[in-house]
Amino acid sequence: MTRITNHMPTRELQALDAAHHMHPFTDDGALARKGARIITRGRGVWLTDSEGHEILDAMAGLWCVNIGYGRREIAEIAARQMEELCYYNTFFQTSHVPAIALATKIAELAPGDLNHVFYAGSGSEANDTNIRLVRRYWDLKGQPERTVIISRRNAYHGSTMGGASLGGMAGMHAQGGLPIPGIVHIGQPDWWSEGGDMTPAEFGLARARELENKIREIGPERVAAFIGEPIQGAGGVIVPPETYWPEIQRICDDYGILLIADEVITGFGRTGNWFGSQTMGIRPHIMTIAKGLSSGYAPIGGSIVCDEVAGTIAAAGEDFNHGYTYCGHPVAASVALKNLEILEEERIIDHVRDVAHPYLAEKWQGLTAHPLVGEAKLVGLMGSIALTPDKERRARFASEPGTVGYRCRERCFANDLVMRHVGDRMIIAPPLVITPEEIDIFIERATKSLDECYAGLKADGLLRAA
Ligand code: PXG
Repeated sequence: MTRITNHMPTRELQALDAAHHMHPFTDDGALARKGARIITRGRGVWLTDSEGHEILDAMAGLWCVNIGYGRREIAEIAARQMEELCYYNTFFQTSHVPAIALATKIAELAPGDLNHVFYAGSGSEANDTNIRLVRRYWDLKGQPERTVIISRRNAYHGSTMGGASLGGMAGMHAQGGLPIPGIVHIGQPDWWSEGGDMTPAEFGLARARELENKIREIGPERVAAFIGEPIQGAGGVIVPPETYWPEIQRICDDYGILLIADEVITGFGRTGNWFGSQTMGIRPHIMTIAKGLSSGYAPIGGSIVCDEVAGTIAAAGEDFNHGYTYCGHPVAASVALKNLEILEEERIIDHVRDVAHPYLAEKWQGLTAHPLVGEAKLVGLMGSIALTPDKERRARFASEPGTVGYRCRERCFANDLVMRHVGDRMIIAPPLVITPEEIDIFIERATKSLDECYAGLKADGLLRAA
């Protein structure tokens, strides 16, 4: 068998990658011609690639490495757990210590009566579980016709059939006949792109009231739940106007529908609290968790479920016919528990709130002085800037949406910075342990990349507004 190591030349690794590895959300043909960037090592907020570049990862991997890369304690706990009990299932009336300990810890951290954890291997799986959970709940309550789940356009809830259907990504729905029946979408609270002449406050209310209109249109007796990310992540770090979530909460309360907060990105410190629901002031019945739960050191996700829903399912007198082989996987659960201990003991969320956020917020806002940058948003350590050819009008570029964002991301990559683009918005979610010195380096690289992007757009005549 060929032994593939970090010491192989990059070109050979790229050739094998192109020959055998299908990448997620990727044009594999185009990537094969270009060659993937091969990441070989991570420490703190820093990545190293196979060419020896030191890259500042302002995306924490894929929004997940909250405690930073390379923590030895996590490696040690994983090794110990693998020796002790590498796997056992939690079906058939069995349990094990890591699954119990982690569920207990999550229940302690989660607000209100969110006291019960159904494990999954990822955020997508957890959202599939949520579809089953809420429909099962209403069935047991004697309201089996309550099956419809309302979500939002440009939401991201995963890539399984259920997750992608809950999500509102047009590009995903265009491939493979999605969404599945019983899932409908309303508008997103993206004031910058869609707010027109309304104030943010007016627009937030208007978009929230689309939920009420949709419930009335469908018939309240048919609606099971509303799902939303407290702050949309993959959609472009869309921070809703302050009026939005209180009105959504009112509507869910008034019509008695379940509220699911998808905390896959916003959970575990990202917004400066344990959960984004606390930052946005909402009281969900179910939370979806993954990513920051283990800081990406092991794949694990789940649903945190309130007493009423979990209690109803427990009182059914028969099995809930749902589960995954790796529900509460002992190695992943041990890793997640250690990750939560590190977040707590090292007061990393305090660091976000008191140090990293305030330090970055000022500099991030300062980027709006750049000719390309319209609004800048930052909640905790998730942020976005809107690129625009005309700030006053909040105009789009004349080019195909995403053209400018892609060019900016390419400049960032060339400057050893991972900052992503969604359309023509640039987004960040660095590891929560980022220091002020690292924030300085980040802003320096981001500014250089924006300058180079601007110069390139000018040279290519792409600064025109639509
Ligand atoms: N919900 C939310 C809010 C997410 O952000 C998922 C569910 C699905 O989790 P899993 O673990 O199944 O991937 C996510 C995942 C991007 C990007 O381009 C974001 C995610 C996944 C892949 C790409 O920003 N978020």
